[in-house]
Amino acid sequence: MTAAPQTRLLIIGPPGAGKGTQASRIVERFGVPWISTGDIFRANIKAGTPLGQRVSQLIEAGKLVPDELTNEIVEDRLRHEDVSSGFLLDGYPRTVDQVHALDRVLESDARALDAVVLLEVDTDEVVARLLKRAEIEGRVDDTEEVIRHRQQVYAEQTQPLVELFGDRGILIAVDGLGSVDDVSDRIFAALDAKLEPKTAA
Ligand code: B4P
Repeated sequence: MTAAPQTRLLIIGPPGAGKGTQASRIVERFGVPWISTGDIFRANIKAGTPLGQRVSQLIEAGKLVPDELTNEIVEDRLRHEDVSSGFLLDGYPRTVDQVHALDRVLESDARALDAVVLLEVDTDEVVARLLKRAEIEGRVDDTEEVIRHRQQVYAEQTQPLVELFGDRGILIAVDGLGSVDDVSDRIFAALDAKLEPKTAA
């Protein structure tokens, strides 16, 4: 039996598009580790680590954590043994500078992303979803003002990545509206079609 090929994936989309929700299903299906920069920051804030203390005010205000710091954390994570089978990056890269940093790390090991899933959901829907999550989870960055700011940051800093990954031929745009199951079905169908030549090899 030949070893399963590596599957290196990224999921992007505006805050509230359902990245975390779908990421949990994608990692289960592909059996790869889930690397969410948002989760790494929140865990550090909760544990009161120096990193958590450094980023908590930025996250609370809906601002991005500086590229240099975020890049360092992901670079370190991508050197762990468990990513040898591949990985799913969730919420990273979020800026053009972060894309270049990720490229450098992957190229140094002759690796590259196989597919980028873009979850498309309009602003009114994502704001409504996050306000609903605020009622349930009480996340500090889910107030209406901060949610709107995060959407603006996405439009300015992360939206340009859509064209960049599109030009590389690895972008898969998926409609993020509908039930969680419907969205997962769309993602799996699109990923299977994209990765088929690789898994068949
Ligand atoms: P993230 O944790 O990535 O937060 P997010 O963009 O809000 O996405 P999240 O995964 O939580 O929400 P989802 O869309 O799944 O980042 C948080 C902060 O960390 C950033 O603002 C930034 O400050 C910092 N940060 C993270 N990465 C960084 C980086 N690379 N560089 C710099 N700073 C960084 O889900 C939203 C809601 O929708 C959920 O309640 C869910 O239940 C619901 N939902 C999902 N699918 C649905 C569906 N189909 N229908 C209805 N509701 C649905």
